[in-house]
Amino acid sequence: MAGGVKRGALIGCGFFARNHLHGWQDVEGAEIVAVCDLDHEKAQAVGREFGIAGVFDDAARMLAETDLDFVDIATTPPSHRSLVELVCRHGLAVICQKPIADTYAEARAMVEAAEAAGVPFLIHENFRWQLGFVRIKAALDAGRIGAPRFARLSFRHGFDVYATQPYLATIERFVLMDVGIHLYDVLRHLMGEVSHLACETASLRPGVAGEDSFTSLLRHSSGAVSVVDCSFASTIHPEPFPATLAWIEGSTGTLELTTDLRLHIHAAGEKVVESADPEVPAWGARPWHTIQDSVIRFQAHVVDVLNGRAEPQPSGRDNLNTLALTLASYDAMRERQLIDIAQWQERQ
Ligand code: NAD
Ligand code: 89V
Repeated sequence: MAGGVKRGALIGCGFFARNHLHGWQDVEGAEIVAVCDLDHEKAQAVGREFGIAGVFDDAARMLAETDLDFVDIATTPPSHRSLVELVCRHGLAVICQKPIADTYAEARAMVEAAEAAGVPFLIHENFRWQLGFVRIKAALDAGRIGAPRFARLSFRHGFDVYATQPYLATIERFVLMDVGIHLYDVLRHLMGEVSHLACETASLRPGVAGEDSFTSLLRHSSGAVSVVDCSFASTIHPEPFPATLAWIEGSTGTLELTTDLRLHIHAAGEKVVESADPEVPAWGARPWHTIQDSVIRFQAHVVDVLNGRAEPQPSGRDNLNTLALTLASYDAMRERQLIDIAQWQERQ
């Protein structure tokens, strides 16, 4: 698959898809040549807006009629498995938005289908590609704070996400599946695998069907301990959405990511402050720009993977461990139990 501009198709022309398409326009080495949505008008609108000739409302027909190297799936979870398996049957590299699936068994089947087809399977999980977490990962890998032993990730806001993502107010499993899954991926990326997890959730805002806040306590296989907390019902001024605050303590220092997108590095008897505030893409806008910038970073990574220059980050296989933490959090809440993650995965 190495070499040349990779030809891609996007399935799902909804709210977040435009970030994908702008991101593909910004990265070298890939071009979206076809788009598909069940709602033909949505696909046509996106085709016109981005100058894409291939416009379809049936993914199977698009794949049968279009010469492609990869497919980028930006639909919501109910369609993910059927679409990923369809793309695998065509022997194409496949990228799927988070959450990968609503159950662990479905997600595992998708991973197995990609591995049986011998195709790259990446999850569009972009929080780990946010500039702040790219910088934190580099500092950890460089040993700037020694061995990490405590982490806290906090995502608290009162932003009206429901205006552009109305389904978030109706799904029974909400904030863990929507953003907890991001936070758990970042946590695993930075601190390593999790052995045990406890979680409490709450439904704070009237009219929202699912849980809109959670607090988790996690033990890592390394022995480190982490706390992850999240609320979509907080009153904070100025509104910090979509900032994720981070605090990571190591044996010789501390890393702190603050609301104003500054990375504070406490080490060697001093504090150094670096900006983690990315440029706003020409097509983007605050406050979404940190996520929009991460889309470009992730999709540039996809091109590296398609050219054999990098391993998927994250792969579908890796994302199973993130999904396990997310789904096990609901069991921890329901059973008021500390969950052994390896035993939880064996039971699925
Ligand atoms: P959306 O509902 O606005 O758009 C989804 C689109 O997919 C709809 O237009 C729908 O018609 C289409 N679709 C569904 N099934 C299809 C099928 N079988 N074939 C073709 N088209 C199909 O949803 P959204 O807000 O854009 O979110 C999409 C996904 O992106 C969600 O899983 C969400 O969690 C994720 N998301 C990720 C980020 C991020 O990466 N940080 C941000 C927002 C949303
Ligand atoms: O990034 C996301 O997945 C979005 C939001 C920031 C609202 O969680 O759904």
